[in-house]
Amino acid sequence: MTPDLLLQSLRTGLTPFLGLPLQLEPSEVPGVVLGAPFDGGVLNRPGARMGPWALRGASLGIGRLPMPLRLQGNGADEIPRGFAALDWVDGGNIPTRPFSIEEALSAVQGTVTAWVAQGARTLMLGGDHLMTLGALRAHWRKHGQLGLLHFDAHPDAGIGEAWGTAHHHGTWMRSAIEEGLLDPRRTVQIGLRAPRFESEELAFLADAGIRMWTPWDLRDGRLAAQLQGDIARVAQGPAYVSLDLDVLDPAYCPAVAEPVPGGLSVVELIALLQPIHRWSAPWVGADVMELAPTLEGAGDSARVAAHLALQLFP
Ligand SMILES: [Mn+2]
Repeated sequence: MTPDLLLQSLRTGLTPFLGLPLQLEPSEVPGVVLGAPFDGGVLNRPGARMGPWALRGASLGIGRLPMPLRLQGNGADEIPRGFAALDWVDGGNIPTRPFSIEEALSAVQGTVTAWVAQGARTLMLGGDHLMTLGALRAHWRKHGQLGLLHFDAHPDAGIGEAWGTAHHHGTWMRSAIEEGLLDPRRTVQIGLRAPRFESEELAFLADAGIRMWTPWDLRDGRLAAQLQGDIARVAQGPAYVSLDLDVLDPAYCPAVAEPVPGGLSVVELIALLQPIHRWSAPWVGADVMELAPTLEGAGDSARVAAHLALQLFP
């Protein structure tokens, strides 16, 4: 019988993600959930360093099954098994101390490497999106070039120069491409629409061969087959799924550093995540990033984030 996670949390005072066993030392497990409590890469509106606490707290009231997509018709027998079927652990937070970007990136890379060495898949709870670079470096060392399914309002391929830094939360994609961590033919960005991006940023991504989709592209039925082809290609090798919560419209998830109007609805995003469940091999790493629970709408945003994390699992 599945334990009542809320009751268990009330009894212990602990809030591991989805009530999973807490296991701080890397060990041989199918997968681990890791918090990355860092927001030193945020340019504006900080708060993502508190994201892992809010996400874990929000995960306790929702069970371990993703919400069913169909109760009627032919889809009714496709109710997913979700986390209930998985033997994962919560590995706690990565010790990303708040004072150095480079140190935080190394901490993420080191901790993810240690778990990956034990054969674990990883789900990271952010934390600002720069931390994804540390996780990609770790998975690349184990698996080689990765396919990337990236949901975001922003392309994150900027240059940090104007801010006097090599890295901030809008630069990791460029670094990952330049470092050769990604297979560009298997890399797709979905939901891009931020008006601030520089034309140079888009040119860089296009030159690299990255597929990019705005919310309007997604709604164009004539492009549906192309979209499904792009998503399927991500998994023709080891794959990583990175979810920046600002891909959603601020109506659904306002507690992020840079909300951008015109985003996806929760239902649209969940639909876009379904092809993952048909991949022949599951993703090796995934993350849910940029939840900033110090900002307005934190509770609802955290709950949305927890449900989306569940949707990442078959
Ligand atoms: Mn991002």
